[in-house]
Amino acid sequence: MLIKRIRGWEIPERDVTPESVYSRRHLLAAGAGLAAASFVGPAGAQSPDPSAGLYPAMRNMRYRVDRDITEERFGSNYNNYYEFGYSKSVAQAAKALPVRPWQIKIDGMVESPRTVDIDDLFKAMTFEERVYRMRCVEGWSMVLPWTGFPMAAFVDWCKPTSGAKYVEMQTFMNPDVAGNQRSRGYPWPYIEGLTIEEARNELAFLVTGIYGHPLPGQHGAPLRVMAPWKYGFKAGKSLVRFTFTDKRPKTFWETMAANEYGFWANVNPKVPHPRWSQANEEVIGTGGKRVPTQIFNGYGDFVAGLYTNLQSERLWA
Ligand SMILES: Nc1nc2c(c(=O)[nH]1)N[C@H]1C(S)=C(S)[C@@H](COP(=O)(O)O)O[C@H]1N2
Ligand SMILES: [Mo]
Repeated sequence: MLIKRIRGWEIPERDVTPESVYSRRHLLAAGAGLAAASFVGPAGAQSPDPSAGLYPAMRNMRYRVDRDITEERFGSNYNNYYEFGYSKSVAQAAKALPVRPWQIKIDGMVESPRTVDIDDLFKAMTFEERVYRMRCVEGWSMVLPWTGFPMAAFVDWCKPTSGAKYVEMQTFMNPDVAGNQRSRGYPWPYIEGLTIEEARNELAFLVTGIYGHPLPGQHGAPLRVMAPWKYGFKAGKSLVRFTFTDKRPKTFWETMAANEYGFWANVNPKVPHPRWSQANEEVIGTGGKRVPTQIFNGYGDFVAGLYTNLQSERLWA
C-alpha cells in the first residue's frame, strides 16, 4: 500500500485550514514511532531520540509569511555554526555533538537557580510549530518551520526576580567535539542575550525542532533561540545555560567587532552594515532571487513597541 505522507510544511498555506492540519497531524502522531529520529548517544550507539514523539507539533497559524518555506535540502545545508566550521557546510561536522544527556542550567537573578534535564524541561512546555522568516546579517534569508515553545513560557517557568533585566544565553563548550573552540581568535563559548521584555515578546521562541522533527546538529540541537525580528546571529545554538541578570550581556559577536554586530541587532534595511548594504537579501533556495529587506524583518507590528523609549540606543546592527 502506498501512502503519500503529506507533511504540514509541504502544504502551501493557502491550501490548509488549521483544522485540516490538526487532524493530519494527529494521524501522523499515531505513526510517529515509525519515523522516530535517532541520535548518536555518548557511547556512539544509535538510540531513539526521547523527544521524537513530540513531532510534528501543530502549526500556529497566527504567524504567516508571504513566501514559500525554504526546502529542507537548502535550509539544512546552508548554515552558520562557527564551532563546527567557517563555511556553510557544517551539517556533517555538527553530527559529532552528543545531544543526550543534555542539561540546562538556569541561574543568576531567579527565585531558585537549578539545572534541569532537557527532557524534563520539554515535558513542562507546550510545543507548537511556527513558520518564521530568518534574515542573516550577511544578506541572505530563509523561511523556516521551527518547532518549540514560546520563550515567555520558559521565562515564567524560570521565575526571574524583579531586578532581572536581561537573559544571557550560552552555547555548549567542548573543544573535543567542536575543534574550532580551541582557536583563540574567538571569545568562546558563543554568548547571546535578550532583554526580559524581548524574551517575553510573543515572537521569541525556544526552538527544539525544524521541518517536523528534532533539530539536527547544524541547526543547534537540542535547544536554540529564535528572535525573528533580529539578525540571525542573535539565534544562539545548542544552549546550555540561561543567566538572568541586570547587566547587558557581552555577546560573542559584539566582543569580536562591536561596531559591526551590536547587542540589539534589529533588522533594518536603511541601516547598512559598515561593509555592505542591508537594503535587500538573497532568498536561499530560489536560484539567487533577491527581495527587499523589511524593517524588523517584517515583524514590526509585534515588536516595534519594545523600542519606543530606546531611541538613544544603537538599535540596528
Ligand atoms: N553557537 C552558535 N550559534 C549561532 C551561530 C554560530 O556560529 N554559533 N551562527 C548564528 C548565525 S550568524 C546565524 S545566521 C544562525 C543560522 O541558523 P541556522 O543555521 O539554523 O539557519 O545561527 C546563529 N547562531
Ligand atoms: Mo548570520
